[in-house]
Amino acid sequence: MSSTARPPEMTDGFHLIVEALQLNGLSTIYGLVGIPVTDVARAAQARGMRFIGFRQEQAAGHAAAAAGFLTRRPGICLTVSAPGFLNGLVALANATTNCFPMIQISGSSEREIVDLQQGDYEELDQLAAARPYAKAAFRVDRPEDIGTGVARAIRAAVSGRPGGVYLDLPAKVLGATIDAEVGSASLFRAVDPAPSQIPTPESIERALDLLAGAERPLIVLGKGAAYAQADEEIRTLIESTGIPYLPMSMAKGLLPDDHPQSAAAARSLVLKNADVALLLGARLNWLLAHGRAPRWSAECRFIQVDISPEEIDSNRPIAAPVVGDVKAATTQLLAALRPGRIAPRRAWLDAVDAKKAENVQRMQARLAADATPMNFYGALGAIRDVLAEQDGTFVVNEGANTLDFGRDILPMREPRRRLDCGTWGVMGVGMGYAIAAAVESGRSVVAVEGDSAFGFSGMEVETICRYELPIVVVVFDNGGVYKGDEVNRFSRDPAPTALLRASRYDKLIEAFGGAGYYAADPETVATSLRGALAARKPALIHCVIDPTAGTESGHLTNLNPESRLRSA
Ligand code: ADP
Ligand code: TZD
Repeated sequence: MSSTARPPEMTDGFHLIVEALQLNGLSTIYGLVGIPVTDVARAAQARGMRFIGFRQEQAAGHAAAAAGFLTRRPGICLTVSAPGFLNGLVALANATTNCFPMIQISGSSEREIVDLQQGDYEELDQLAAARPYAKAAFRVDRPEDIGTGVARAIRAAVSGRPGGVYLDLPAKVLGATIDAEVGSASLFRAVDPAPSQIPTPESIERALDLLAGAERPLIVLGKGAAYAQADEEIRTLIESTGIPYLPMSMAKGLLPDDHPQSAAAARSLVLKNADVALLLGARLNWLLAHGRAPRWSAECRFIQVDISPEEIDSNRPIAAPVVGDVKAATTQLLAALRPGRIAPRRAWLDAVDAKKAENVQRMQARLAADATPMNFYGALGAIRDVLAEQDGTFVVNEGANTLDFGRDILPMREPRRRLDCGTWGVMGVGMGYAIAAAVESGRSVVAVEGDSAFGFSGMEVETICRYELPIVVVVFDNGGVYKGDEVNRFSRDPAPTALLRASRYDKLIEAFGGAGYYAADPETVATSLRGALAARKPALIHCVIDPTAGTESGHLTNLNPESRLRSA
């Protein structure tokens, strides 16, 4: 080499991974740094990406998953080796279960040492550990393969049924340097990573034939329908057919909850009596009683629109499978629909309306009761009234009774504004989901949390304050996991379901500069929430709830194995 020749410009794995993400339109990383990934976060910030740093990886992973659900682009979660990776894995598994697209990118230790189990710093065979819980798992072993690894991870996360993908980046690959030009040339943008999946015309005709013969049809909207962003098509299909519809919790708001065709308030009646049910992006899993009697009629026949062919027939035989994405399927159903071909019987619509009216009236009476001490109805009724004044506000909801009552009472008027425990009934999603909703949308978020549920990710209020996010956390303190009135009859220790009474969760956020509110009656809940939302600053409202209110396991009491030890 002559003395005047310049050495080639070099790049490294840290920069290549960030460039590859950016090239694919990804602009935010949720994560927690440490060896060996800290410089990934720095390189991301240096190149104009956002890095949202969490206090625990699980919350970061839940944030990435929620971002994926809301944007249809994989949310990115960055974790350190072994323990950090494992903390994030719960979120990855939850994303896969819920069909949310996310990619967990984790640094890992030296392969030679891990593979011979020679005891490296944070040693773990992460790729093998991730595989059973992920839709796909890849490891990149050379810096020039980072572009391919990212493209494969993105495709796996968003194509077909979305899910969680694991991408393993050993420390050596992150630190490896290569010629910058060679590195840049190895990166590319994945073309059309989530292609539209068009159902066959025959499957559409079969579905319409079945619907045309129905006397008591029902449409069930699941979170796959919410994810599909086919809001106009879904609304037109429902309104042009006149069929009552039931929104699953995260499909609430696809049509406003007060839509005249909503059968949410007549749920038991429509499940039990429908003769044909059209499932749009909803699985016949436990949340729909597996499609079986006695919750459903044994005679009910199903049309299932789902992007995943394997989902069909998983619980009940499906008379009319429509394999494809909800947007393509609803578009085709509408195109093939002739006016008057589908006509639910008047008696069916009247029965649904009558049941709705009865149940709505019953709920109004409970909400108006103004019990002292405040119970779930009082606190949620106040939140409901304030949310009715808001546009675009997200609702995050977790807990047991807090979740079950919240699902019924909190109104949703817009699509994809509700995030909750989902398919696994997992606690700990609250703060991560809330942070992602605020970061991705810039809008306000109200996170309505049981006191136990909040504890799983409560330290993230510091994250909320650090990034100055417009999130109002509402903690329902009834002093327990489920209820707060259990007494241990066997020793002096607190009962298994007990949490401290007379806590002050509002003080927790004050420690980080956020606004704390303390509310023991519905009026104070409403004024606190109104004030907190108007300020658009981090806030936490501690709601004092009657410890005797609610039930053990909320609406899932029947899933508890029987025992003679329960006192309450
Ligand atoms: P819910 O809990 O709201 O009932 P589930 O999570 O059980 O909903 O079901 C969602 C279903 O939607 C999954 O079976 C998934 O394969 C499917 N799905 C996800 N995205 C799409 C899409 N774009 N089009 C069609 N189906 C989808
Ligand atoms: N751990 C995880 C990760 N998920 C779970 N679902 C549970 C434990 C068990 N569990 C529930 O199913 S709900 C719940 C737990 C611990 C909390 C219920 O208490 P809460 O809610 O205070 O959050 P309510 O509203 O007071 O009933």
